[in-house]
Amino acid sequence: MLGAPKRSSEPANGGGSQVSRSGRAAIVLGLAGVALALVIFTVMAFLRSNPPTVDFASGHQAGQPVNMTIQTVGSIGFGPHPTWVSYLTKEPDGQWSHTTLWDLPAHTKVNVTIDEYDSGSPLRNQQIGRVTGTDGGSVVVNGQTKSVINSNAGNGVAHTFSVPALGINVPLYGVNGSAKNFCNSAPCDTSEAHNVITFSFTTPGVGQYHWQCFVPCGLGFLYGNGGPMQTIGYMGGFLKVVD
Ligand SMILES: [Cu+2]
Repeated sequence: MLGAPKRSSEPANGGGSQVSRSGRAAIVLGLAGVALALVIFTVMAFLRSNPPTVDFASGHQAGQPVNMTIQTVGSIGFGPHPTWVSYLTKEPDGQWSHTTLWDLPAHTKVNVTIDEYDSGSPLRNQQIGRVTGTDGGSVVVNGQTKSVINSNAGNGVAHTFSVPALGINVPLYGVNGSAKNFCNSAPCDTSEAHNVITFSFTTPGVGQYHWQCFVPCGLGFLYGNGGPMQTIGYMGGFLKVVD
């Protein structure tokens, strides 16, 4: 039997059990502690891993550029918010990951390719149509070099890739929302309607640099600025610049 034999001087505990009251309390407290620890561990693991960080820094050769490919989609199509607009990141192994967090080496040129699959609209603030902070102050859109995207022409602007602390703003020209091959869920495939936007910038020193979209694309939220606009992994993330 569990516990020490009952001493004759100990009052009966009424349940017929051989385990003393303090022993039972210790077992209950111990089990509660284990349960609490499991809950805390699970919550912390979720917070740490979701969304994941794509590592472009490990094994990086000094002096070499980093090549990064990301995509923008009109609706992610899975997860807790399947209708939300989102960015995705291509892992070095070619898999698409639903994240906007990247480890990048410091003082390194980053060649960015954005496959843009969402429809656009005229900008409320035309200033956001100007390219800033990239090499040459320009981007290449489907092979054409541009320093301004006029959102009142063609398909308008869908999203921006902007890093305020680095002065980077890249407006992303939209696709035709009624295209027959419009992408409805991520990850989108290059056989679907998209624009290819390329540009380069150089990472600064070590630090965490917030990036986000400045087009109020959070459909259904106050002024379009809630939901995906406020959620890491959708329309904003971090450049985690490391040594
Ligand atoms: Cu956006």
